[in-house]
Amino acid sequence: MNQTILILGAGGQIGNELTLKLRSIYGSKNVIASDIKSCERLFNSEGPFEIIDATSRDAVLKVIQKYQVTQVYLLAAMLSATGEKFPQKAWYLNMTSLLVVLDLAKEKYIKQVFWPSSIAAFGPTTPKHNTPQKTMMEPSTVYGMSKRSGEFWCQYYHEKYGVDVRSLRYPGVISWKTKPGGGTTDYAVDIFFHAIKTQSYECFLKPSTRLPMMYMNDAVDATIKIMQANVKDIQIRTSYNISAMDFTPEELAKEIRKHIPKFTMSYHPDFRQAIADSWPQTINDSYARRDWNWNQRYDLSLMTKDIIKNLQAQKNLEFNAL
Ligand code: AKB
Repeated sequence: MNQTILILGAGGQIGNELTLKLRSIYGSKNVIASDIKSCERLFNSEGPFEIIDATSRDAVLKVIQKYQVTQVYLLAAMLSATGEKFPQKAWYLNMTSLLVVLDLAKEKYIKQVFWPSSIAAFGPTTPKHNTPQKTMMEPSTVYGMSKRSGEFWCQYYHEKYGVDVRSLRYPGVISWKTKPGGGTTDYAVDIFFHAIKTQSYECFLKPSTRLPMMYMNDAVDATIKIMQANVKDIQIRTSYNISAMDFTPEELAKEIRKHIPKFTMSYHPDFRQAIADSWPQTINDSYARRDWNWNQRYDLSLMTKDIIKNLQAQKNLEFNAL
């Protein structure tokens, strides 16, 4: 399958690892990394990099034409917590970039689009446990509103113009290579860095706040899998529920303590608690499993072991370099 891929927002948490994985599959020169600011060093200067404002149709089109891009992964976005501080900016960035890319697909400049939705598209009136694919969705954050509206735009462009746009409702994604920024689930990433460095962490959510989560390796695999799936298997054109694990801050701390026994956790909930409380706790992803064979590889214990092993190796490297 010959593809030339453009990643918008490649410098972000998911964009970074997705770019590296796509380059290993399609070849570095066929995957163009882009971001609003220079972050070429993240990719060891392998493969093309372009500075692009994803809200500018001209800037996106110029690069699509320069490289004859066939697929766009749109990962530029403002997340839930930052979105509440800058509601208008979040709406503008999240919606304008999506409509720019959908229009370019409608006009046949590109063949396929990936756009991430999120568990933030759900809201306080959604059933919290085993949240179904199709259910009540009344998000209470601007980020969630942009995701829910974006899902409808994706479905609309597919039904009206035949645009092949595919989407996943990501849970909190946990990584150790690149940190997220401005999300409500970010504690589950920060905690690992603090556990390695200072063996303590102050959490901004209450100990019992259960949220759906996924290890980055699985999130990247799911993203590529849905994009590679046969078009006839993609039955949902809003966005698919996907799930891998769910846990509370207290449970994550306990798991970390199996590897770092001295690790301590304190709690100081802030405005992000209300956001977390409005989201589901566990997700039913049976449509993704049925339609394109989604299956996760990591649970809480495997993920924790893998992250701590990698961060410890990184720390030893830094230490030896001194
Ligand atoms: C956030 O916390 O805002 C994101 C998300 C769940 O979409 N990680």
